[in-house]
Amino acid sequence: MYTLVGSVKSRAFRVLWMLEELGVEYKVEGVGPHSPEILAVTPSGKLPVLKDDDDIVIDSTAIIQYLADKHNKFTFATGTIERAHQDSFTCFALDDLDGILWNAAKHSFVFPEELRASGVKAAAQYDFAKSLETLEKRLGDNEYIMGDTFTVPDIIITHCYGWATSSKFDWPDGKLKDYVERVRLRPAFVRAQEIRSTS
Ligand SMILES: N[C@@H](CCC(=O)N[C@@H](CS)C(=O)NCC(=O)O)C(=O)O
Repeated sequence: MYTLVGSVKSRAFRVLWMLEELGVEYKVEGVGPHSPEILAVTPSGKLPVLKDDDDIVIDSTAIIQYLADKHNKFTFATGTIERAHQDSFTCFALDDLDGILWNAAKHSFVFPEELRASGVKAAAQYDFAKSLETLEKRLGDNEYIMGDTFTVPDIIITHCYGWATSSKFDWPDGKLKDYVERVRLRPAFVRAQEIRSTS
């Protein structure tokens, strides 16, 4: 039995979505960062954590890749060239989308006020726009980022799209917007969103 620890309004949403894609049994402990429940399973106090019976996995991307590998779904196999390309997209999504959004968030509301630097958000929006140009070129005319197959990086990229728009980062119309809107039509995403909206 899987237990997702962490409010699904955080990056835990990525794990919720993957669990819905897999159609496996799970429960959610919707706790906040640095709560006693999360500190009991990770020293950083950060969300999310997955409990797989007595084992614990930390970090949303590590968790969804673990689930994909374990169930042999939504991933290419390790040691294949396709997996190398897939991992390249995952790294891109983390460095060039998630990392930029997270840095902007830190300087908007996470850090103590005296440590927040003005101008960081504008620089982040500039950097993010460059990332999207690259991503659009890499996506090409593909249905999913890896072609016909829905994989782990589609979850991270599409989650970052929602995060970006709610943080007032531009995501221009065109192929890349059509792609994320298409991915968001997946029934598992719609179910996960319903769960999030009632949490
Ligand atoms: N790379 C980690 C990031 C974890 C993370 O920063 N989670 C946020 C919530 S989305 C958090 O718990 N923040 C609290 C903090 O930074 O102390 C992941 O993807 O799980």
